[in-house]
Amino acid sequence: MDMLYDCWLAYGKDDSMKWTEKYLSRLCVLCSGRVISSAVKELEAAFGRLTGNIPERISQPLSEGCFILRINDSLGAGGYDISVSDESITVMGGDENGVLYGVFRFLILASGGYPPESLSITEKPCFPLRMIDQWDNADGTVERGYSGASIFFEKGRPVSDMKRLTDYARLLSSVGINAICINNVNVHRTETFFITEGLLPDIAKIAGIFADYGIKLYLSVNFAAPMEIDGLSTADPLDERVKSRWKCTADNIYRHIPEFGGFLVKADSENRPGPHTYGRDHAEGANMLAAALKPFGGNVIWRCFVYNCHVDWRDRTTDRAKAAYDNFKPLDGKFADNVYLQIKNGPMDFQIREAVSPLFGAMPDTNCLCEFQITQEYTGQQIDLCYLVPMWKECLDFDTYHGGEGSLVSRNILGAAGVSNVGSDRCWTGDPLAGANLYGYGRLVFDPALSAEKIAMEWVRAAITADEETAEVICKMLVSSRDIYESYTSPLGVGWMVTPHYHYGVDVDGYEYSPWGTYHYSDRNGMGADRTKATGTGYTAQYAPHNEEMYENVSACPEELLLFFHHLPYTYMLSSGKTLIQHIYDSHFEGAEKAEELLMRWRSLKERVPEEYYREAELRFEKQIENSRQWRDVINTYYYRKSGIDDIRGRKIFR
Ligand code: GCW
Repeated sequence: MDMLYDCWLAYGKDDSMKWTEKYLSRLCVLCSGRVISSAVKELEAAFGRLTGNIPERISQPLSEGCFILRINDSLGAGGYDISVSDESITVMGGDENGVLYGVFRFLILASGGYPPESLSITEKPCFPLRMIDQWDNADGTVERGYSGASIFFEKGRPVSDMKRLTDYARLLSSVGINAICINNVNVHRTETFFITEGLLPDIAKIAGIFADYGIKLYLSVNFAAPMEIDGLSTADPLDERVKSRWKCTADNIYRHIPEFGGFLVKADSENRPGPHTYGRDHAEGANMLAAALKPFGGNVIWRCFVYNCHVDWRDRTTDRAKAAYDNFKPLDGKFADNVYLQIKNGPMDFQIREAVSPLFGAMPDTNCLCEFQITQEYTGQQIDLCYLVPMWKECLDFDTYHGGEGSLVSRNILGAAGVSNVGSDRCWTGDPLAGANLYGYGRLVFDPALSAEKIAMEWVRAAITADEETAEVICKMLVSSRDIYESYTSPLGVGWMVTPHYHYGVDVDGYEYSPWGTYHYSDRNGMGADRTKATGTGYTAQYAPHNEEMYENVSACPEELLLFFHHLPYTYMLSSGKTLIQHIYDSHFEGAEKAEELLMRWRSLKERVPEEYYREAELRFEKQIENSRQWRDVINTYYYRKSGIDDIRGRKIFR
């Protein structure tokens, strides 16, 4: 038993699921297919873990205890129903994936010590597309990866050992993921050739592993591939030679990988090639690729992370937050039906606090997906604890008001993509506690109505301990962690005070005079980005009227986003009765104290959590304390020096 490696599939880590042996000893499988075979393997593995034996296969349900698998179309794609009775446990799925999801659901909850009477459940996925994006490179590095090397590639090629990938496929399908893009959206030279004959057989092996678990494989492609691979002089999407190259490419890919999902494309973004070079728009670019994939049922997932990364900080008219909407909103209705736009949750870039992207709900005639970042690029890099489900949930629950009250983001999208936090580390996610984010992402996009607390609790009980009291403590730590991280990093939604490029640790002015469009505009009187229509960049006008007014009006603007929308004096009075500057001091002092409390709470669990877990996480909590102190002191000193205003509580601020 290796709990770090097993993550939340640690069947038999304690006695919790002993009661299931009676059922698991006889499997009655009334359906078939490659995904059903994986479901059966999982049940066999669980039984093997518990008893060391192999279950018996029976063809008729028996009354003395058996586990039945069957399909019932009425449950819908990916839906399932688990029913537990004295005689049997039946998992019915709407399709093969549904059966697999139901089996995993049962095993995860049972191993977390949830009692039999709570396990009769019917669920179905909210979105048809539930995707994971790897930012893995062929050389084995992972862009923004904090968990070791790539598990997909090494030395310029796909890996050949499929054990780790099979276990990854198990983890992902166990939370309902049904698509994965295995290479970085920044497609460099070697990866450009993934879609060619020399590498497709290896990619096909990986695709097969994931297909066994109901997960479709996608590839990120280089928009300039016809030039780089075929030596064409152009990648113009309207050029006949270009179109025909992509058609041949698609044809060839599907010969190798019949269940191929499609292409993920980062175009005209951060110096990547795209249709703009040829005076074409994103719809023309995306539709050309979509036409090549269409005969095979493939999709194009086109990213909306498009902005000018060469702005002059002196220019106060350009606002990076406006870019995605400005680029894509005019194209609503112009995309082919197998194109999905992938929109980052916020308009900037995965900060700990941002407004929700105004594109959600603004493109009613386009297929949209929401992109979340599971890997903690700006949110602690799997050193500082930061459970992200509450943040993602806020986004999915955000009312866009496009189409009237109740137009939640979750009703405006067809799915989500999450940038993976996984690598070659034993525990997969660098910090073993960051497993909660991977698990939580899958669960939340399966059912956005779930609470962040419930998801955290399920994960803790399955992955660490079924002991309720201990699980409760860890769960509380997780659920409070986002607020803690936020409180000692940049204040009130302003963002970007991180060390440039690396993005861990504080550097208040690191990006202030850079070309990236990420500024806080602090001066002796105040700080924040004025994005109002009245006096600022006019970004607020990208929202539906209800939200526009809320953000435009400083007294209606949610406090946590004040400096995202407004430039305010340090003496501005918050609803708490504190001035802005006092809020900054308080929140940074408190944040650093709470980071210390996290370590204390973790230490109090020393005897109650598996030793390896304990050690890995403890190390990180120690580093988090260092980090939070540095943030506290740098930010407080910086704003003291700017404003000259003392902390009314007279705490230590370095002058
Ligand atoms: O957040 C930024 C990252 C880049 C990333 C880019 C993107 C993959 O710093 O590393 O590139 O976003 O989302 O395309």
